[in-house]
Amino acid sequence: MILGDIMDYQAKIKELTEKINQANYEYHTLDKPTMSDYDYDRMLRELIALEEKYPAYKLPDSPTQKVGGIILERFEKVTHQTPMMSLSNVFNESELLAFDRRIAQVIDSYSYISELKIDGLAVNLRYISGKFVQAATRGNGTVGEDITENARTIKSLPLILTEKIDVEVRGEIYMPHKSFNRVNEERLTHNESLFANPRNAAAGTMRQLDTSIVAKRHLDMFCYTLVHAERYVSNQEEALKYLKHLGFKVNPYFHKHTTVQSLIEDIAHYDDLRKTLPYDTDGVVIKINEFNLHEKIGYTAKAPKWATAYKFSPEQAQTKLKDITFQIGRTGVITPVAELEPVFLSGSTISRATLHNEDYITTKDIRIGDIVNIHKAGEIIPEVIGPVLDKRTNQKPFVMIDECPVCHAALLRKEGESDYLCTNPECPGKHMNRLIHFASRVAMDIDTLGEKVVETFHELGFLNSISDIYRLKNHVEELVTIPGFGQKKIEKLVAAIEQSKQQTLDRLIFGLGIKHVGAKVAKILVQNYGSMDDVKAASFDELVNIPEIGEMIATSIITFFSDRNNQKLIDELRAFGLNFSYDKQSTINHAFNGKTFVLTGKLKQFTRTEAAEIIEKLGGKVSESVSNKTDYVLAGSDAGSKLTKAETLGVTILDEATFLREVHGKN
Ligand code: 0OX
Repeated sequence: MILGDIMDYQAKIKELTEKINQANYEYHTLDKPTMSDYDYDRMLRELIALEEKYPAYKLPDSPTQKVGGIILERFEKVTHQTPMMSLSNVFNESELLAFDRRIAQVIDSYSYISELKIDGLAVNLRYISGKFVQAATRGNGTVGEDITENARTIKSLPLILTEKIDVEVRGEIYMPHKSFNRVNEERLTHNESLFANPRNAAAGTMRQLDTSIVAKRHLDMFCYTLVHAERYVSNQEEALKYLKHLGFKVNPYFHKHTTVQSLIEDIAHYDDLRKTLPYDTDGVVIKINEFNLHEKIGYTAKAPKWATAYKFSPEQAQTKLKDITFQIGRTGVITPVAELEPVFLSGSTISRATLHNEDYITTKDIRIGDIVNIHKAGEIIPEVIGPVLDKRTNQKPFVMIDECPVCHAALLRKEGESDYLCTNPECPGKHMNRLIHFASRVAMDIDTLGEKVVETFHELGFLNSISDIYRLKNHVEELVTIPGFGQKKIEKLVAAIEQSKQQTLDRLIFGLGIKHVGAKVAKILVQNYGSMDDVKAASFDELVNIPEIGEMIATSIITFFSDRNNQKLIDELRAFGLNFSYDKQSTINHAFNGKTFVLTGKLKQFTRTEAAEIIEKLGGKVSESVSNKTDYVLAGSDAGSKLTKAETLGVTILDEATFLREVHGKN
């Protein structure tokens, strides 16, 4: 390589870093996209490749850091150099007026700044010479946790400021509604518990040790103050502008007021505005604008006296509960649903809301015909809060149904549980949902067998159980006559069904719809047992010995496989030729399983991404930096400092040939 070329690569890395960072800033901080996704992806890919080749030229503000890839052991404690105070609250106009009077007693002339109160998690960011060095949670205000690597993945967090200053900045990390909905949808498909609201989701995400997961959750942040802001500017309005100038994302809504009356009007305006925003807010923060007045007004032990939070009352609406209907899920659980007179709430019209279960309804004494209060739990899922008793006329108390809304079989409520279950193993309602789940993208992925097709075939008597899916090929002549289907479509469907027989065992087990067994647990089961028969034969004690499996999941698995109808289903699926053993390639016994790798240098036979995929498939992890937690370093040619560090620490170093032999288990 001639020197001139290397110089070119260095310059290219710098140019790409600057261009991508600028595009990131315009997109994520200013909300004004300037670059197409296509150009962005192309440049980012080029930069990743160049940085892999010439790691020494990777810049400290490289946008490639925003994709995560680091796996932490734990979160270290951080003692805040300046404690993070909390805020006092006011809940209505008179409390706000009292707050203002207390200020007026000590100060003659002042102005307020009103800001939206972002409902997320407070964070302190430290910069040295304009370089991002640490992010910490608030914790108890004095000691928080180091979340630097997780915060680094937030696209709007600047890694380098426009000025080389030592500074601490405070802000709120939050999860936008779009990300929240996506994360919960994903959790639903994996049978994982849902986050109650975006704030919990943001906090839960920040507690992740795997930064790649954090990067995928698309958190965002707004900054609102600098520690010792008075060293840079003289009031809050200027502080917000200065933060913007430094490169931080600042919420665009902040207003200056010279009278408490205009502040009160502004709060009403904010209460309307917040319903249109794509993130949660829970109030308005009111601050005395002039910094030179702060000391004079003073502090309590916990909070400044020159600021307060006006808390919005949670959004609610009143409407009539027209009826209570019941839905049956694929596990047979019956959920009561409120059928409401349509009402507008937090940006959408609501006509149905959850009532959770019998106990929820009876404890709150919710009755059909009542006027009820509803709200959006986490501002997303509508929920009935309770009846408006003043408006009750002569409604009768709620009585839970005692038979399945679909098949009319008896319902059973187990001791200590709140859910009712349909006792009919052949319940079509249960089956329909089970069938839809089995064929779905996240399970067996039979893409031509969607919800509508399942419903139609069920109505016409072709599909009553999962096994019937594999019998459809015997009915082609009849199926092609169904309006909207035809020869081509049915042939495609039958081919997709045949193809699904090769689907991996974990997807098959997930597809069976065993209560509490999501995609992740299904994978763990097949990794531990290797075949359907061994999973089926597993004992309770064996199951609970697997770290990720608790008593509830174990009981559910045992119950499922002890059921005669399920045993019949398994036998039928075996006879149809479905894949009952775990793909040997991804073997749990592989030497790389559970091991941590660092990749360095240039590889010949595959890219680093491909090598990482191989390692992950075999149960290993790839981390960015070499430490005493590293098990192997895969070193290509021109490996640099990572190789030296690995040698110093005595980490096993694999060249490409040895790596490949190990992959194939030939050592
Ligand atoms: C928020 C928020 C929180 C700093 C000094 C007084 C209170 N959640 O959006 N805190 C503050 O300010 C602190 N401002 C905010 N906008």
